[in-house]
Amino acid sequence: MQVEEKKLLPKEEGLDHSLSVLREGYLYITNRTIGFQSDIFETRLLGERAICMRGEEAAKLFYDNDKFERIGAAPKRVINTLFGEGGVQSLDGEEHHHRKNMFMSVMSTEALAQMRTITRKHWALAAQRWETMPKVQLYEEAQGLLCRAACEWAGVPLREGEAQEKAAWFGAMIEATAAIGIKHMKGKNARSKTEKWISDLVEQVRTGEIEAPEQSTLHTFAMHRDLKGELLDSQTVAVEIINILRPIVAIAIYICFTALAVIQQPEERKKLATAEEDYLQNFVQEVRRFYPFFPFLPARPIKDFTWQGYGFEKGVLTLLDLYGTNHHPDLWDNPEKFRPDRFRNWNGSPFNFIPQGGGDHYTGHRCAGEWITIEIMKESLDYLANKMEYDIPQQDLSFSFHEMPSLPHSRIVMINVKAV
Ligand code: HEM
Ligand code: MYR
Repeated sequence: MQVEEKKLLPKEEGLDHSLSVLREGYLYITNRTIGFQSDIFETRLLGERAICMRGEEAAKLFYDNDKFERIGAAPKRVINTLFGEGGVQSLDGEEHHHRKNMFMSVMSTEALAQMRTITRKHWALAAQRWETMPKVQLYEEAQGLLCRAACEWAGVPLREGEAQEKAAWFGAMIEATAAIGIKHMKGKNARSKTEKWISDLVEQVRTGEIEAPEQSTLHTFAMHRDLKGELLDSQTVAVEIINILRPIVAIAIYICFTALAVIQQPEERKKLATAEEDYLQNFVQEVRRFYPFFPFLPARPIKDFTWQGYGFEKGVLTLLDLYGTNHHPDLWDNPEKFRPDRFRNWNGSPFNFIPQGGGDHYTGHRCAGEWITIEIMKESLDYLANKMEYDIPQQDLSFSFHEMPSLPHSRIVMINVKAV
C-alpha cells in the first residue's frame, strides 16, 4: 500500500510571534505568505503552535463544519470584550445552528428594508443637526446615528439623551478587542454595564413590564427557546442582543472608510450621482473588500486530517486571513486599486470575498449581519456622495495597518455641512 507523504509546512522559527501580529496587524499573514511563497505556513502565537492561511481554497477548508470547530478558538480577551460569554460565535454543531437561526430570523427582506428606512431617517436628522455645528467628527457622529437606528430597529427603548453614552459603550468594546491596558479594561467595563442594561430589559419584556414589537430582536431573542425548549438565561440573551447592537454601531468604521473613498475617488463618486442601486452596491462592496476591518478568524480542527498534503492535528490553532484573501492577487485583478466596477463581473463565490467571513450564513459562522451592513452602507453612501454638501479641511486622512480596528486617523472631520 502506498502511504501518502506529508509535506512540511513552511515554518516561522522562534518562540512566539504575537508581538509581530500587533506590529504588522492586517498584513502579518500576507507578509509571510509572500516571504514563504505559500498561502499556508506555521508559526507560534499566544504561546501555542498556529497555522495561518489565506485564499479561496483555505476559506473552503476553514468553513467545513466536519473539520473545524470554534469552541476554545477565540482568545479569552476577545470573548471578554467583543464577543461575550456564551455567544453564538463560540458555539458548534446543532446548538450553533439553532442559535444562528434565531439571528437569521430577524434578517427577513422586510426587516432589511425597514432598517434602510430607519437609517435614512437618522441620516436626515443628523444632517440637519450638523448644519448648525461648526465642525463634525464623522466617526463619533456616525456611532450615535447608528446606535439610535440599531435600538429603534431592534425594539430596544432608548431615551434621546442616552444615545451617545450607549454608542460609546459599544465603541469601547470594539476598540478594546486587540488593545492592552486601560483601553482593554474600558472595553470590559463597557461590556458589563451594557449586559446589565440589556438583561434588565429582557426580564422586563418577559414579565410584560415593557412591550417590544413581536418581530423585533428584543422580543424574538427574549422569547427564544433552546434545543431543550427552555428560555435562555437573561445574561445570554443580553450577550446575543449586544451581538446585534454592537456590530451595527461598528459600521461607523465602514462609514468613515466610505467617506474616505468618496473624498479620494472623485471619478468613482461621479458614477454615484444618479444613486442607481447597482452603483451604490458595487461601491459598498469595494469598500468592504479594499479597507481593513476584521483581520483574521480563529478555529481548531475537530480531528486529524491532511489537506493539500499538509497535516492538520486536532486542536491546532488555525487562522484564516480575511484581509489577505480579499487582496489575494490570484483572486483580484490589481487588488490594491479601488475599483467598484470589478464587482460587475464578480463570480459571487462565498469563499473569495470574505470581509465578514465566508461560507453559508445559516449553517456556518458567516456574519449574521452582512446583509444589513450592506443596506446601511448603501444608504450612508448616498448621503455622503449625493445628499449632503460639505468641505474636508486639512487633516490626517491616513490609516494604519497595525491598528486593529483601523480607522482614518482624523476620524473624518467635515465643515460647512449642508443637507441637499
Ligand atoms: C460574525 C464581521 C457587522 C452580527 C462576524 C464575523 C465577521 C464579522 C468577520 C465572523 C465570521 C466567522 O466567525 O466565520 C463584521 C463586520 C461588520 C459586521 C466587519 C461591520 C461592521 C455585523 C452586524 C451584525 C453582525 C451589523 C448584526 C446586526 C454578527 C454575528 C456574528 C458575526 C451575530 C456571529 C455569527 C456566528 O458565529 O454564526 N461578523 N460584522 N455583524 N456578525 Fe458580523
Ligand atoms: C463586531 O462588533 O462584531 C464587528 C466588528 C468588530 C471588529 C473589531 C476588529 C478588531 C480586531 C479583532 C481581532 C480578532 C481576532 C480574533
